[in-house]
Amino acid sequence: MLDVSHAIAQPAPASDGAISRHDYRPPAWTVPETRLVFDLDPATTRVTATLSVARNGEHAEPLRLDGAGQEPLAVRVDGVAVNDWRIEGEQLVIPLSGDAHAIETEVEIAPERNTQLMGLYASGGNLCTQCEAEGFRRITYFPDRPDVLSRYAVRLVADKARYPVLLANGDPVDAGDLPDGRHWAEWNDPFPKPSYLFALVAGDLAVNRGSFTTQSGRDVQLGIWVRAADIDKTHHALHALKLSMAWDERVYGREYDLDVFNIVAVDDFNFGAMENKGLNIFNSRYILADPDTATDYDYDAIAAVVAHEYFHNWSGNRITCRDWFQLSLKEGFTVYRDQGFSADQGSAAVKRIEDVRGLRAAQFPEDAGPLAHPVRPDSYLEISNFYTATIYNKGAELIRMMATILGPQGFRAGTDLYFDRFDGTAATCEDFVACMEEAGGVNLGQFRLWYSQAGTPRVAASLSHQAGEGRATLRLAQHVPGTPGQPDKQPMVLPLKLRLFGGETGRPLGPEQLVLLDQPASTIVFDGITERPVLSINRGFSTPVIIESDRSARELAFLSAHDDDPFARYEAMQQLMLDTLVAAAVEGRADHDAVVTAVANTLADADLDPAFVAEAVLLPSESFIGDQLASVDPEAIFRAREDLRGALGRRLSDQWRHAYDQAPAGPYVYTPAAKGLRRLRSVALGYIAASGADDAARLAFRQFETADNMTDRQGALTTLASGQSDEREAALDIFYNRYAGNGLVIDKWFQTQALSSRDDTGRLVEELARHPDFTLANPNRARSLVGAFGANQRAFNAADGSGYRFLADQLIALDRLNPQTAAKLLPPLARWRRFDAGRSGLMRGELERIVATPGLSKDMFEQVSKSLG
Ligand code: 0A1
Ligand code: ZN
Repeated sequence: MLDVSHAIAQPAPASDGAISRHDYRPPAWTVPETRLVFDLDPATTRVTATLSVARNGEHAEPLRLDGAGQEPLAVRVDGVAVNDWRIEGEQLVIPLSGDAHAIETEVEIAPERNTQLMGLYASGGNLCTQCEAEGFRRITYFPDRPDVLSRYAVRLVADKARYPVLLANGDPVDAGDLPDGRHWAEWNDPFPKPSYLFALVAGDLAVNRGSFTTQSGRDVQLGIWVRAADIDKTHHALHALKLSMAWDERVYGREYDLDVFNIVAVDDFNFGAMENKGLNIFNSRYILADPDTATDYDYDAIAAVVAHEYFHNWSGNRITCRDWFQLSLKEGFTVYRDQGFSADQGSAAVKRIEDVRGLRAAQFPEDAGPLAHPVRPDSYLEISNFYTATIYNKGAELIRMMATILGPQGFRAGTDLYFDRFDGTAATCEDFVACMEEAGGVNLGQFRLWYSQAGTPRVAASLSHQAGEGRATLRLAQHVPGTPGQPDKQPMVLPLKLRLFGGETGRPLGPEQLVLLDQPASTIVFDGITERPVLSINRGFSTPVIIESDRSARELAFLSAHDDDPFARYEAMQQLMLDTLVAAAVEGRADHDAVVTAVANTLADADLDPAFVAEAVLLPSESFIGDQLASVDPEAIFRAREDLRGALGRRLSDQWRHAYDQAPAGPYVYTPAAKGLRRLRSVALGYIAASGADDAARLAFRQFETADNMTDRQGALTTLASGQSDEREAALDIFYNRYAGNGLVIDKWFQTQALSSRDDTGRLVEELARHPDFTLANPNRARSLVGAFGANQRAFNAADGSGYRFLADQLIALDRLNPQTAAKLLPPLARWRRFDAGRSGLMRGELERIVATPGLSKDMFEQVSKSLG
């Protein structure tokens, strides 16, 4: 007899359509084998799917296959056409009597009409797929959930002239020609995988081939596939891939497992890249690079994304997620892994600074606003909205904290155990933490709150010195602010690295300590402290919190010059700058002396790496300053920051000129040393321009014209774009004409203008939206103008609301084409509560206009309604 009492095949949506983590049930049917035949054509592609299905446990549930937008043209069970199936919502429901069957379905889909870029779609004349998170159901009927792992055999059939290259997951099996100009290829993936990792590509592509011999001596054929004209821009990505493969063997003991590893670059892509098994598909901006078209930043990002997707082969593919609430299991861990890889390629200190800056720019505001959610969320309407900085970057910080608590050997033992125990399965965040506990011999009970509590903890730190007793006392108190649905929080475990320095001698007063703050408040006593101590805290950014310390400007300046932890040194300077800027923006009190002296000392320190100096002397962004204020005043912040930039520019004019003159010798090379010098030069150029020097525009224009690389060219263009000079127009025209037709570089042209600090940026952006090269159909282009403008705090928040109206208009238009990309661009409007009554009313009005738009997507509805809520 079948027991029908427990089975619910899918997490049941609540009445508002939300999916809840607690409703997880194992799948009612598994799919051990899947055979797919694609008869490819941009207008009509026929997909025939044969699923071997097996009843999972005792129950009487029918088979439920997810679909989206298509209809079944045929349904066969064990080779016999049936008609007792039904459609419920978008699911195909098939009653089955036995415990194992072969289910065959046929559908037709239209890739060329797919503007959402989810499922099978056309890009640049080629056909490609994107299935994470729920795109596979737009290709064929399937239990489209990550815990259904299946072995795939795929046959692709297409016109040979139009699509000479046919790729899919796994290893190639066979290929051949057909009459009528068509051809076919078969691919087999021996590793069971969830449907979100399925991929195919059919196109006219050239390949840059390489090979890698794994630690056990297997040869892997590598291929980077792009349009023929771009083939010379693939060497950096191929090199990064080989470095990544070697790094994962050395650092995590992880070896690649198929005979081939292919990467395809496409121009139209909603995210950065996708880790499909053996066939990664990339946004072309994370593959294509040569010195003339890509900046150092692009080179770094390409290596990081290539590594990220490659590392997913183990953290994501061999071990995947049980359900989408566990997304950070693969994403947080993989970001942590790619951060480690990048740190090993150059300056680990600079990499940490960049990562923390990114976390503060994207994740802290998310955690402080209406879209805050835990690293392991509890519910969602649309999973695409949860590919967030919280899941990715805060998730990586959680892994980093566990690595800190366990130490390098314990952490490696923990990851070994995890890979070993869960290989070939769909796991949970809890499984990962339990492995860390077991291998590290630690109790992470309270630490688990990091997965369930949203919000950025705040730590108040106050150090006092009892000189008479030779003692110092550090009082620490933590507070986790309320977030939507979580008004009350429990105290977290905060691993704080700290050290004391002698305020007179600059000597360290004892070694660095790791304090686990797990109480609401705690006091730490240091004995033998005869000299006035200065506190260095949260060194290396050991825990992702906001430190509120009462350190004076003098102490911060001291640390910025003497701390032995480069991150803490950077941080002291940032705090000093921030204190100065906040005082100026709020009270109009502009005392620049302490910052000018500290920056002068940093510039004068010949022992410092120029790459570090460049980061240390940069002022906090306008939005980060805004995040410190009770109410954001964009104009006052802009003024305060420009004043300080001007003062630094003028008072340290000789130092900036000196730094500017230290150009790397010879033609462009992408090395950490040359990169650091270029970075410092571009920061110096920015300060020279901020000083109001007469020759600034000339200097920038000369750099623009003589540069042999995009880093220097774009650095100069960025400086010019914020000014009023004649050189500005000339440079923008030259740049545009030189790169006309090169989409990735024209994106830079749009973005540079959208980020300009000129007073008329809002109007210019509206004009640019009417430029013939502007289109919402390409996500990179949409982000380069609309996304960049939303990040330009002052221009976007123009008091008349024109920026808000512009963004809302663009989002409404984009939502019709591509809801996923549209919803990602909403967050600037979600900050409405952070502004004065005038602005917040205008922003709210735009949010209400968006939510009232007929036919709004689920993606946009979720983001807007949460923002208003
Ligand atoms: N897993 C990918 C990110 C990704 C997510 C969703 C996508 O759908 C449009 C695409 C890519 C990664 O972490 O790189
Ligand atoms: Zn990822």
